[in-house]
Amino acid sequence: MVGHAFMGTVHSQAWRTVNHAFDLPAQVELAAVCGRDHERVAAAAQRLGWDTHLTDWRELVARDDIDVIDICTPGDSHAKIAIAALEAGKHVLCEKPLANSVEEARAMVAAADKARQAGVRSACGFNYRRVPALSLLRNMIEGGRLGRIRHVRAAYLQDWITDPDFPLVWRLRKEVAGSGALGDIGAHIIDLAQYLTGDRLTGVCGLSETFVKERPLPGAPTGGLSAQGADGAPRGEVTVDDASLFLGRFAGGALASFEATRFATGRRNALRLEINGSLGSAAFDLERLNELEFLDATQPVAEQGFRRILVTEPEHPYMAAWWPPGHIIGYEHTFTHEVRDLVEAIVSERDPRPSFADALQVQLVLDAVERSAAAGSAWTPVPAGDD
Ligand code: SOE
Repeated sequence: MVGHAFMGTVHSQAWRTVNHAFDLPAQVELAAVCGRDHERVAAAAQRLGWDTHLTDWRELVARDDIDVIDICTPGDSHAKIAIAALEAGKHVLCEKPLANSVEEARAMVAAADKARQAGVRSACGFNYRRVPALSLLRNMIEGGRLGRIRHVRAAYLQDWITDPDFPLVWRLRKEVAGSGALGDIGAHIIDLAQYLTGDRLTGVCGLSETFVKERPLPGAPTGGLSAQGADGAPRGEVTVDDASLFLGRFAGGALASFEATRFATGRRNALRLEINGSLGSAAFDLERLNELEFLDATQPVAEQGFRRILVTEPEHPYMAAWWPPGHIIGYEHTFTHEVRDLVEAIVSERDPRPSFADALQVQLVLDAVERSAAAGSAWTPVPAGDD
């Protein structure tokens, strides 16, 4: 694994526990973790359960006792690490968004396509696909329970930078993160919208804002969502969006609205979705991740109404591995499901999803939204990744 901050920690937990919950065709071993600072990576290895640690990812990629490289670094290093790892014959799991630009994402897809010919697999870490309620919804939509999809309404709301004195962490610097709320959390709802509907966005119209233009420079390197600014620290420019909103149109004709913001005061980590189809509607809220609301419009009108499906039955995706019915799971389990699916795909020689090509399709939407917003909310087509 490369990187050991928030995402590195939650991925470590997934790798460490996946064999406890799932009967996998392979035993996962946590071989080595890589980070730039020797002392910090040594402490992380100890805390997170990795056998060894090192400070140069190139050495990690060159080791022949390693099968999979898990990339949990900021976006500016995804492309170079992923491409080198694939060329060295390592399977790759890369955190989202896949890259900081369409150009990098295309290079990663090319490297993944080439590696696939040698049986080397790759996937992007859009973990919310593995929320059981959302996997269930995907199955329901695929099975036609919602009929023809007309609307997707998606919002990912956070509030961790509403304080203007919150420091200028890497997530607020374009050269490191690629974009702000749009790429960090907007990418999740774009991926979910395309995954759940099995469709792709063909055009968008976007609006972005950076409410706080300058923030105190952090004293020590920090990326946390609860970092503290030093008193009287000089300020630097925020180079990403604090909030981005956009409208979109799907190839199949459905209309969509998206909102990604870090300024929704009081909304800590609220990912909300509603999908309306000709035969029914479904709604989801990450703060109640074990539930899916469903309205079946084929029922007699007098009996219709949204009902709550508690997604904790062994018949539900992933849930047979966990606790008895009614016993809920949480955020971290989505990552366990992610690595479970990856290991199964690798061992059974199948391509895991979301593939780098799926993630490129998200990157193309991010890019189109940025261009649209920069052009005063002009309608902007989204090309297909393989155009
Ligand atoms: C910060 O906004 C963040 O950690 C994202 O980077 C993750 O992808 C999301 O799952 C939670 O919030």
